[in-house]
Amino acid sequence: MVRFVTSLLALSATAFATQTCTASSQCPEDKPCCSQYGECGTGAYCLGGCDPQASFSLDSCAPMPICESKSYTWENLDNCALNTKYLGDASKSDWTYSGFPKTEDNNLLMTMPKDSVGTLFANNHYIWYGKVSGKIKSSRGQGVVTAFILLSDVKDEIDYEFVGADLAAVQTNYYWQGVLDWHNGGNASVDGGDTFDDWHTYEIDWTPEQVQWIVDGEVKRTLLKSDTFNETANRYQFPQTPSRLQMSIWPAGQASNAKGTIDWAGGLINWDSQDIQEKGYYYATIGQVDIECYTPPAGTTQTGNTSYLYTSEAAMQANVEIVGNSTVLGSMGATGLDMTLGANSSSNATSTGSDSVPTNGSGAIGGAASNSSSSTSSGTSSTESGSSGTSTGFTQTPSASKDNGAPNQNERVLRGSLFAVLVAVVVLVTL
Ligand SMILES: *[C@@H]1O[C@H](CO)[C@@H](O)[C@H](O)[C@H]1NC(C)=O
Ligand SMILES: *[C@@H]1O[C@H](CO)[C@@H](O)[C@H](O)[C@H]1NC(C)=O
Ligand SMILES: *[C@@H]1O[C@H](CO)[C@@H](O)[C@H](O)[C@H]1NC(C)=O
Ligand SMILES: *[C@@H]1O[C@H](CO)[C@@H](O)[C@H](O)[C@H]1NC(C)=O
Ligand SMILES: *[C@@H]1O[C@H](CO)[C@@H](O)[C@H](O)[C@H]1NC(C)=O
Ligand SMILES: *[C@@H]1O[C@H](CO)[C@@H](O)[C@H](O)[C@H]1NC(C)=O
Ligand SMILES: *[C@@H]1O[C@H](CO)[C@@H](O)[C@H](O)[C@H]1NC(C)=O
Ligand SMILES: CC(=O)N[C@H]1CO[C@H](CO)[C@@H](O)[C@@H]1O
Repeated sequence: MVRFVTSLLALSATAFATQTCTASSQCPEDKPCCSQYGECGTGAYCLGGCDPQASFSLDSCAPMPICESKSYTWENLDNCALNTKYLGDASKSDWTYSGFPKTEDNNLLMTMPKDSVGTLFANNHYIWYGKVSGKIKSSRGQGVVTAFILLSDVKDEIDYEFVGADLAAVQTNYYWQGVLDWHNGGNASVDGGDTFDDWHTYEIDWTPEQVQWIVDGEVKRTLLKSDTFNETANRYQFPQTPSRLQMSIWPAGQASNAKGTIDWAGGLINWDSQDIQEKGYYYATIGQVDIECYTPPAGTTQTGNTSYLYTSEAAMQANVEIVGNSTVLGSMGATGLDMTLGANSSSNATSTGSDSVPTNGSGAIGGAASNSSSSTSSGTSSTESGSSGTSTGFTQTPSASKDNGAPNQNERVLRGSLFAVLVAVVVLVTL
């Protein structure tokens, strides 16, 4: 994951004058939110993934929806919102996604059509310690990676990563505040030796004291918080902040990526593989997902029941409190500094610019760059083209919005899609 961001950042920073952000170079007040991908904006930039350390101020990001114990299956995508539509109401949409999802036999297929950058699902309810379990068949093929991870807004991370070149094992990893430490990785063998053909259950059991990676009920790895103490800094470098479950398929073996990433992924992607020829896409299959929330750490300040907030940019466990603040933005122009901005306008999704839906390289880019009609499959599956480009942008004629000169939703999505196409073209050119 960290690998992915790095390569994408380099790409978008050179191709466009987007404003990037880091903890030492925070966003300006008019685009106060630093997205998961390190760019400044409003609206969706202020929701899941918004980095409080790199944003204009600690309260620029919207409060984070509190944990909810729940089981998910996939009869349809009714509880899933496109990343261009979601405004923070997790009670209406459990998931936000981009890319090319489908449902089949009550399973979720996350697909990656030829030359796309795949599909990303993020659960909108943050988890602050809990047990997450997923019944998964990974993707296959060198250069193709399926991820099942917990990721916090300050880049605490607990990972399962399936590298398509090695179906006999799943990689485990963790990060504290995105600090790269190549010693954190592990490799768990999977019984039967085929993560693509066979269902297996992958669990992350995360408490304030430890993380366990559990495959088919067998503990494969335990990380003790006590083993992560950094004496120099006098702190535990242990994942400890509210995190969202993210599931994705992505092209780690794309030629434009760093060599280390491509090597890690088992080599370059073959876009003429069996899966591409027979189905039209690479895919990972997600069966039931269960989320069980644990009680918050002892001593946590709790004044409400709806959301988590950071109280300090240190962003350690002791700097999180549970409050009653709303998590919902009034429009794509709103931010944590003015949550209800635009709530009265006829279309809440009207944005004030093209910086209101962050693109990751997943989904939005893949969605626009390739053609969702090419990702159909035979059989009884219900198809949902979830790409932001095809489902909301390109096919509709943008109509100018009269009142404030701001582009309306269609124009904004169109621009986002063009941006996506351009990035994809850059990717292709460098292949
Ligand atoms: C949370 O709600 C309180 C009380 O309504 C308000 O003063 C505060 O600004 C809110 N904080 C954020 C980050 O929205
Ligand atoms: C992981 O383990 C498998 C066997 O279980 C092995 O073939 C593979 O090379 C290992 N991968 C890494 C990255 O260590
Ligand atoms: C421990 O903290 C120090 C000081 O912040 C830092 O330089 C060092 O890289 C940290 N060690 C690890 C393993 O992260
Ligand atoms: C949490 O919600 C319940 C009802 O849903 C309420 O009774 C309780 O007082 C709330 N707790 C806090 C700290 O607000
Ligand atoms: C706009 O958002 C507000 C909440 O912020 C909601 O109450 C209202 O129904 C929404 N209006 C439309 C047209 O979606
Ligand atoms: C606009 O929203 C505010 C609260 O956000 C409300 O007090 C006001 O009545 C609304 N105005 C209209 C015209 O709906
Ligand atoms: C999109 O799909 C249609 C139908 O499969 C095909 O005719 C068209 O060439 C495709 N366009 C692109 C850009 O791939
Ligand atoms: C930063 C980030 O979340 N990157 C994600 C972008 O999308 C790919 C593919 O879905 C994910 O695997 C990355 O984790």
